[in-house]
Amino acid sequence: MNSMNVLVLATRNPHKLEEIRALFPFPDLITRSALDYPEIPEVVEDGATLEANAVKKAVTLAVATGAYALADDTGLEVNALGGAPGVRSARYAGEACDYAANNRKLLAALQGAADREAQFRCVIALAWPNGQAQYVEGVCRGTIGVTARGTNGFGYDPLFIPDEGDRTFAEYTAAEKNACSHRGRALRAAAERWGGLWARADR
Ligand code: ITT
Repeated sequence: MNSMNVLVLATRNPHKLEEIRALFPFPDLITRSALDYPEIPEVVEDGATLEANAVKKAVTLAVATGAYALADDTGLEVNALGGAPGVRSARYAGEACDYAANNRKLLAALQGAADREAQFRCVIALAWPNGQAQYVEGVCRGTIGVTARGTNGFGYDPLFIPDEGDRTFAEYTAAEKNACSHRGRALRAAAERWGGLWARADR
């Protein structure tokens, strides 16, 4: 096996892994994930921006494994909250919180708000084994619902209604979400920008 056709997905989030694998189907490419390298410590996401965190996650895994690594850092940016929770979306309700606590806090913060506009912004970084990195982004605009609806997806999906539809992402199928989501858009840009690396890997 040539390490140049291995891509390590620098995440431990199983939902992200499923969405990324569905949209990165290069026949010559072998994908691994951070879960396959338990000896590599989890990256501390202390960057001030999504870009900084995505690059840090990708570079750490690429340098440690000697393979390409792809990382995703995503934030929910809510207009009425000045762009919060943004880069802090995973820990909005506290360091050891879960998705339900984050969603409860968001609903409380927006109680009675007329402006419920928000966007998901997803930054995907690719790192080379020598530590060099590039990134692309994908944005999905929508509104925050007044109650949680649906059981698919993860995170803030039960509250997020994309402008394209009248259901929450948690009421979308995986394929419907990928077709219009922030991650779907970022991954299509990533495949267009970097896909040639793996198309050429064995030649
Ligand atoms: P990794 O760092 O291991 O990739 P994570 O879950 O910590 O996984 P992030 O640092 O990108 O991911 O945190 C972003 C948070 O934003 C995440 O915990 C979810 O609550 C939320 N989120 C990200 N993508 C989402 C999506 O597609 N739909 C709903 N919520 C999402």
